[in-house]
Amino acid sequence: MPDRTTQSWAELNVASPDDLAGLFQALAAELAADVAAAGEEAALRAVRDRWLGRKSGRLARIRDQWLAAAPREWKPAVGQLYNALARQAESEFARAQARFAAVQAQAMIVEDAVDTTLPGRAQPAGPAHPVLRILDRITDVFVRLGYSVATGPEIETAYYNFEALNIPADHPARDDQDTIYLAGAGEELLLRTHTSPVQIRAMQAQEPPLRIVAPGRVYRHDAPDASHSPMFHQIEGLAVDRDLTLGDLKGTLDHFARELFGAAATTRFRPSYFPFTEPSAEMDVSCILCHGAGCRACKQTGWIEILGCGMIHPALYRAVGYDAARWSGFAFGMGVERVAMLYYGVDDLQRFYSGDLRFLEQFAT
Ligand code: 2U9
Repeated sequence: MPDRTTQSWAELNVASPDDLAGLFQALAAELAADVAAAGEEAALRAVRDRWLGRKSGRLARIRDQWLAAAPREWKPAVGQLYNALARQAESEFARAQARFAAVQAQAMIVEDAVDTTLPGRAQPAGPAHPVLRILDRITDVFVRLGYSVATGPEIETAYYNFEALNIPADHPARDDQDTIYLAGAGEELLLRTHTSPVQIRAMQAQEPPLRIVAPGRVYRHDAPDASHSPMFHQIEGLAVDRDLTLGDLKGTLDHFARELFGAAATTRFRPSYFPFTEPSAEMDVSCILCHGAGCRACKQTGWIEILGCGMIHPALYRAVGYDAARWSGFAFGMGVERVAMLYYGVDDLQRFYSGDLRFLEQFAT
C-alpha cells in the first residue's frame, strides 16, 4: 500500500467528508497493523519513529502538510481526525510497550528463579594455619589463668627492643648478624627480635598487678633452614605483683605444660642466662613422643626444651618507673614454630611456610 501521507493535500483528491473519514480509517487500520506486526521492542521503536517521529513521522506530515494546506472549510474536520489518530497512536504504542515490559519481567522471574529444592552450596572453610592454631592454644591456657593479651608494633626502636630490656649497646644480641635494622630511618629502627617491647610498653602504661601475654611475629637475621626462619612467632608472658616467687613461675609453667601436652607431661628447669631475667631458666617438658624413654626427637634424653623464663631483672623495673623493692614478677618466652613442630611431629620448619595446601590442610582438626 503506497504511503498516502507522502502525498500533498491536492493529490489526495478529497471531495467529501466521507472521503476524508475513509482516508483516516485506512491510516488507523494501517497503524494498528504496523503495531501488531512489531514482534520485539526494537521493531516497535522503528514503527513508532515511522508514525510519531517528530519531523518526518506520518503524523507530523499530516499536521504540517495536510492540515496546513487544507482549505479553510476542511481544517476543523482534518484537525479532529488528526487528533484522534494521534491519540490512537499514543495509546497503541503505550499498550504494546507495556506488553513487552510484562514479557520481559516474566522472563526475568523465570531466569532468576531459585530452586529451593537444590542442595546448598558447600562453603569450604579454610583451616587456620598450624602455627596460629598452636599460638591460640598457648594463648588460651594463659587467658584461662587471667592473663590478658597485648600486641604492639613489629617495627621498633632500639630503646624498646634492647635498652629497656637491659641489653646494652655492646651486647652481642644487638649485632647486625642477629638483628634486621631498617636503613635510612632517623632514629635507630629495627624489626623487633622478640615481643618483649610489647610488655615494656604495657608496664609503662599501667601499674602492677599485671598479667599479660604478648603473641606475635618477630624477626631475626637468619638464613632459612629446617630450624631457622627470618620471621617466626613468639609468645611471651609477664606477671608482676607483690611477692611473686620462682615457685609461682614454676607452678604456672608446669600447669601450662600439662594443659598443652596432656596431664602426663612433666617438666624440669635448668639454670640459664638472659639479660632481662635473674635468675633465668630453661624449661624442658618430658618428651611427648617417647614419654621420657628416649627417642630421636629428644635425642635420647627424654626431655625437650620448650621455653625460657626467669624472675624479672630489677633493671627493667627501673626502666619503666616501677619500685623494684615493692614489686616482683616473672617472665617467659617461647618460639611458637618450635612448639608446633613438636606438637605435630613436623621435622622441617620451612614446611609451615611452603604454602603447600596438602601439608597445611592436615592440621584442620
Ligand atoms: C619483659 C621482661 C622479660 C621474656 C623471656 C625468654 C626468657 C626466652 C626465647 C625462647 C625461644 C626466645 O623465641 S625464642 O628464641 N625466650 O628464652 N623470654 S624470658 O622475658 C621478658 C619479656 C619481657 C618486660
